[in-house]
Order: sequence, then structure tokens, then C-alpha cells
Amino acid sequence: MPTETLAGETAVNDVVSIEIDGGIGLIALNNPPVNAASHAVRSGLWQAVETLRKADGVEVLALYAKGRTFIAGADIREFGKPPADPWLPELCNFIEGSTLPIVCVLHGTTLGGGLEVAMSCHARVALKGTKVGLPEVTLGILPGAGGTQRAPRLAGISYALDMITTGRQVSAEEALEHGLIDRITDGEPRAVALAAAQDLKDGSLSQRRTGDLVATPDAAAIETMRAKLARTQPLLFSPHKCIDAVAACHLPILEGMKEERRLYEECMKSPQRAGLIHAFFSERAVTKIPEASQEPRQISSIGVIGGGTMGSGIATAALLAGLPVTLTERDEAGLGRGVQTITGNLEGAVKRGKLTAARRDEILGGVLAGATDHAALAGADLVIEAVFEDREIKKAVTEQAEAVMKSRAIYASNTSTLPITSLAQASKRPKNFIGIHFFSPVDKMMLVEVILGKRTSDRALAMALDYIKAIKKTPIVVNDSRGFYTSRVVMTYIREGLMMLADGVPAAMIENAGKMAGMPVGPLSLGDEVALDLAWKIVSATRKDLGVKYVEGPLDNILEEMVVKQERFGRKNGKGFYDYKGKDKSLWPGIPEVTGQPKPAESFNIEELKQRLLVMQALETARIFEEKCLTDVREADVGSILGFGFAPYTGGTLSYIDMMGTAAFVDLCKKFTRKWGPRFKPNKLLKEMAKENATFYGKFPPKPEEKVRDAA
Ligand code: 3H9
Repeated sequence: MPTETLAGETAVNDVVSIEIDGGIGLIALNNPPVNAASHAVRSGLWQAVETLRKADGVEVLALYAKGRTFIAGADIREFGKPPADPWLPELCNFIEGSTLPIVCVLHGTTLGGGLEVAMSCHARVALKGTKVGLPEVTLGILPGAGGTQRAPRLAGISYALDMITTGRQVSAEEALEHGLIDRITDGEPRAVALAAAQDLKDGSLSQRRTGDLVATPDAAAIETMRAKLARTQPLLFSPHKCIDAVAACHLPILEGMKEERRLYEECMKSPQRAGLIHAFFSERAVTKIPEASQEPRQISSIGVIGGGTMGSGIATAALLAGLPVTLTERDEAGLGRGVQTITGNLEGAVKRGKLTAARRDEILGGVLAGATDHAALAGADLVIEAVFEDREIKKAVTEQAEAVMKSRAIYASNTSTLPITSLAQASKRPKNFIGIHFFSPVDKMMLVEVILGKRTSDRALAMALDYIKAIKKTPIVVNDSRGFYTSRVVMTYIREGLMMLADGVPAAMIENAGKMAGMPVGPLSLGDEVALDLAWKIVSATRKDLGVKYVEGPLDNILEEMVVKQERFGRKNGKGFYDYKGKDKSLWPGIPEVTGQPKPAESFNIEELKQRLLVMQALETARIFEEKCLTDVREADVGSILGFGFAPYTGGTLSYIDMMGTAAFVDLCKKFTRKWGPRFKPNKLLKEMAKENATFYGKFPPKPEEKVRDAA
């Protein structure tokens, strides 16, 4: 093809274009939002290389992407559809086999198939700030376009194994250090592509074709990783397949890729893949907040009452999102502690590169204000209360704050359990009263549970959602009830752990069962994190509120003994079910003094213990759904994974039931009811669904436009 015809940008198809500039063939991708390697990208890219290869005078090719990122992976939306040529692995091999050298320019988050395309190019340049990763394992699959063969060749087996089995994103600097990329530079992708291609042409940037490289054998790294995953993730399917695939990298690359493909197909068939990909899309769906039909609303300043760990975390999140914050505390000492915690949080953000030192100084120089008088909250559009979980204290601060707040400002309680409608009784403007439940630690936990009281208005909800969007967290919206959704389910997990203790299950076995079931921590450990005295307070408040209706159980005795008699409150005072020494912890040897001597481990079936822990949480979710506290099946799933780490491979609590089949789930509940007690009784909704052979997603299809809904 004559060069002149390619002067300026020429479209190959809707998402790929080419141009020729001084002997350099430029290929640009433009497939928003994340340049996923869809069929159009793959075929366009193939055609682009083919065309430029034949063009007169082109000596070197450079590939870059427009928009926010280079390719962020294969197009997950195409999974499950019939394969369309070229497949990504074929494309990668085609790129690698190109006689004309190809350099690519990475920016944004170059992930999965995107990094695989990059690794098949002959040199890789990244813009400053780029992150790269092979996150396939988080979707229940493995890098299936040569990633398991090329990463070890470029970066060594040990490092590749770590990246592939964790799915973590690494900085460009780290990628450079390990040889995954060849250079980091500043600039616009197109200009950098031109310059890099020029350097490739004149030899100042060297080619590294992965097919020519050999991964240094490292059997020890492979065996160490196998042993580690057998211990930490025995239940997950794809991490083990990732190791098998990397282990094939001693073969010639095309042979290794055949093995990779075989293992990839196995992962694609696994129900865990379905669960994890379902969770990926649900999470994004619940984050979407439709433009409300309400009047324009804007939150330009936040008030936070209470400078404890939660209050300081909430204040930090708002400050990092650019919102001015006024923090109030009851006295100077409390305020000082709060400001100190926030300052520490900001320091951490500077260290992690999330905040500039100059902005930190600005924040501490006035964007953050502190006061011991609630009058300081007069200018806030949204005030979030994060004081003790105590009705009387909450009532008093509500009254004091409302006395000075703007009439249309929103008041939110960060309660984790107390019903919002009852807390709103202290408010003169219950329409503007809402629950915004954060999780600890606030900076790490992405979920925020928004709770609607009986009289909460749509405007208050819309304001709360706007604010959560501003601080880049994922909201779920639930109707009012004791413990709402997440705390209520978390408590059942902890409670099941305590019930197992009462049944005589050895504590270590309970903890292992939790982790082996896919929970991030065992139930006793979680009890310690949540704080046993808080759990005891909640139990006592529930008992007081429910009066004669409250049914006492072994849980009350264990908690009372631990908290009241032994003063073991959990991690916060260094002793709970575990003894804590700095970062180390070990199970407290005195547990049998509280619960009685455990039975031998052989008396229990570990599979059944694992099921008990998951079934109990899923069952409680089904109850909450029946009570209409939860109304969106996706919010149930996302809330369970992001809020309390419910075994992510299941897709979430309701997907767990759907995947098992409602009838099988109900049968299991009945079996557990006979064996372990009435807390496992399936609810009416589940029994009906079992009869109809219905699934949650089939019977209650999610409607995205209902996110902002009438609270009445
Ligand atoms: C893979 O590569 C397999 C290969 O090894 C082998 C193949 C043979 N596909 O998260 P956001 C959508 S597996 C399709 O809100 P952010 C997402 O749904 C893939 N769509 O933005 C959303 O759409 P919508 C390995 C995708 O800035 C929109 O983009 N790669 C994909 O917070 C914005 O997403 C991964 O696992 C995709 N691959 O975060 C990366 N990715 O607006 C997965 C995103 O309609 N992606 N979308 O809801 C991510 O981690 C984040 O999306 C990313 C951006 C960090 C890229």
C-alpha cells in the first residue's frame, strides 16, 4: 500500500486507526471506556499490523491507546459468546511474530489481556503513573493469551507467579525493576509512541522478544507457591491452575501456550468463574447512580461528629475527595486525638502517592476545621455522626447538631445496628435523617451501606448517594431494620462460630473452617475485630428492645463470660479469643475455661462446618430479602463480598443459593435444623422458591433505575 494514502489518521474500523509518520507506522486503539480487547479491537489490530507491514517505507510499528487507559484486558462481556477470530492468544502470537519490530506505549491500568498484548510486543514503554497487572485470577480464570508463558520469561518465574496468583496491580517502577517493561517516560501516548519507535529504529531502545527468552527454571518457587496456596486458598480453583500454567513455561512457548489454553478452558467452565465475574459486574452496576429527577443538589462541605477511628476515617475519606470537613468532638482532648488520627491518615496517603504534600498542608491549614462546639456545623450540607453506639448519646448529639444545621442539610448516623427510624425520633426533620454505615477500616473498605428510615426523603437519599460517589465508594441501599443487612449477617457468622464453640468444636478448627470456606478471617477472629464488648452491647440492647421475645442462647453466656467476667474485649484491648502481641496473635489457651473442653476434631466433619458458616449467612440474607430490607439482589451480593468478604467465588450470598439451587439449599437448611437447631429453619420465601425451582436472579430481576426510590 502506498504511504501517501496513510498520511493522517485512517480508520481500520470503529476502534482502530493507523497513520504513517516518517517511516513509523502508528496504531491507535480507541474503544472506550477501558479499551477492552473486544473482537473489533482484535480484528482491527490484526488488520492494522498487516496493512502497515505491507506499506512502503515503514520500518517500525508503535501501538498506543487513546482515552484513560491502554487495554484493560480481554472484553469480559464477550465471555460465554462463541469465539470470534482472531482470538487474543492468536493475535498476541501474530504480533510477536511480526518481522517489523513493534513497541507499545502503556498508560492507565494495563491489565490482563492488555499486558499480554504488551508482552508480545518487542519493547514496552510506560507513561509515569501506569499500573500493570494480570488480574484474571480475581475473575476465576488465568491469563490465557500467553501471559503465563511470557511473564515468567520477562520477569522470572517467582515474580510472575506472585503477580498471576494474586492478581495485584503493580506500579510502572516495579514492573521496570522486574523487566516486565523497558522504560518509563512522561508525555502523551501518541508522542511517546513516535519517540519510542524512533528509538527502537535507531537502537537506543532494545528489542526483547519474549519468544526468544528462556525462563530460568525455578522448581523451588513453584513448589513453595503450591504449598502456600494449598494452605491459604485450598477451595479456590483458578489459583492452582495458574501455577500449573506457569509451570509449563519450560516448554517451547507455543507448547506452553497449549497447556495454558487447556487450563484456561477448565477455569472458564468452573462455577467459581461464573460467581466472580457476576460479582465484578454487580459491583459496577450498584455503583451506578442515576441522575435523580430531584432539584440540583450539591454537597460542598461535610460535618463529622466524633473523632474516633470511624469518625476520623470518614473525615479523611471526604478530605481526600476534596471536600472541606468540620470535625466536632466533646472536648479538646478528643478533638486533638481526632485531628492527630486524620493527620496520620493523610501522611499515609502522601506516602502512598494518593495525596501531594502541598495538598496535605492545605488541608491541615484550614480545609479541615475542628471544634468542640456543634455551632461549627452550621455551614455543612451533610453532617455524619460517628459517636458511640448508644441511643442516649446519639439522641443528644442529633438535637444539638440540628439546632444549628441549615434547614435542608442532611443528618446521617453512622450506626452499624440501631434502627434509623428509631434514631430519627430524636430529629425534628426525619425527612433529612438517613443512615450511612461505613466499615472499618474506612480507607480500605469500599462498601457503604445507606439505610432509609421510614420517613427518609428521596432527596436525602440522593444527597447521600452523591456524597458516596464523590468519595469513590460503592453504595448499597437498604430499608431499616435492626442490624440492617451487613451487620446482621456478620453477626450470624460470628454467632455460628460461637455456637460451634458451644458444640465442642476446637477453636482452631472453627477458624480454619471459616477460612477454608473462603471467608477472609475465621468467625472468632472477626468477633475479636468487631470487638466482643460491642457484640455484647448489641446483644444486651437487642435483649432490652425485644424484652420477652428475646431468646437466650449459649452465645449470651459465652459473650458475658468473655466480656463481663474475663474483660476480653477483642483486638482493641489485646485479648479476646486471641491473645495479641503487636502484629502477632495466637488463640487464647483459656477458651476451654469459658466454653468447656472441646471434643476431638475427628468428631466433626470439616466440610459440614464450612457449609454451616456459609449457609447461615446466605439464609440470613434470604430472610432479610423477604423482609424487604434488601430489595436488589445485586446489592445483596455486592454488599456481602465488599462488606464482610463473603466467599467471593460464590458471587455473593444470594448467588450462593442460586448456584446451589434453591431446593438443594432448602434441603440443607432442613438437615442442619434437625442437627444443629432451629436457627437454620428456611424462611417462607425460600420454601416457595424451592417448590417453583426459582432463583433469586430469575424471580427478582434487578432494575437499575430503582436505585433512587421512594423510602415511604
Ligand atoms: C482477560 O484479560 C483474559 C485474558 O487473559 C485471556 C483472554 C483469552 N471488559 O471498573 P470501572 C467496564 S480477563 C469489559 O467502573 P474504573 C466496566 O464494566 C480481563 N468491560 O472503572 C465499566 O462498564 P460500565 C482482565 C470492562 O476506572 C467500565 O468499563 N482484566 C472491562 O474504576 C468502567 O469500569 C480485568 O480484570 C473488561 N475487561 O476501573 C480488568 N473492564 O461503565 C477489569 C472494565 O458499563 N477492570 N470494564 O459499568 C478493572 O479492573 C477496572 O475496570 C479498571 C478501571 C481498573 C480497568
